[in-house]
Amino acid sequence: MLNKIDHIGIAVRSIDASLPLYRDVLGLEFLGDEVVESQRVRVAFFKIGESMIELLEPTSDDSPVAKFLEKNGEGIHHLAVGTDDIVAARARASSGGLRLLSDTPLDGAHGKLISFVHPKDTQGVLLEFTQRGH
Ligand code: CMX
Repeated sequence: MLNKIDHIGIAVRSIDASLPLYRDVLGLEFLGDEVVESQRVRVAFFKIGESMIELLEPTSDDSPVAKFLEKNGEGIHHLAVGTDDIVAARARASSGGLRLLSDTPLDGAHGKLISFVHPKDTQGVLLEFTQRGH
């Protein structure tokens, strides 16, 4: 049901300031950037093998990433695992006692469906389920 590490999310204050590190210094392929309205973030993706690194920059002060940056500074924000059935992944997590952070899957970057699990239920790791859109 969970079939790959889709991406690792890294909170940054500025994507423009961080882009040269990932693209030019580390030499990763830049896949583009977009604003994800549902999460109040701008994101940029870099390909690394079968997975990606996602940089997250808040677009408003009430973005979850703004709060994260204020508390922790820049750094790893979440782990996203791919699934071919996000409804089933949510149901399994929920029946295992994990708190889902939305009542339904939400629209994420790249037209994907996304859902988050509360980090306090997963040993301090904010876990994201992500499913390619149809
Ligand atoms: N990883 C690990 N722990 C985290 C965390 C994260 N990314 N974000 C918050 N926490 C911890 C906090 O440190 C805090 O712990 P303590 O109680 O020990 O201090 C606790 O969770 C509560 O955090 P908070 O700062 O008080 O914030 P809220 O309770 O208001 O919100 C959360 C926390 C996880 C519910 C909220 O950030 C959320 O809904 N996140 C999911 C959505 C999201 O992060 N979207 C951005 C990514 C979008 C994308 O990839 O497209």
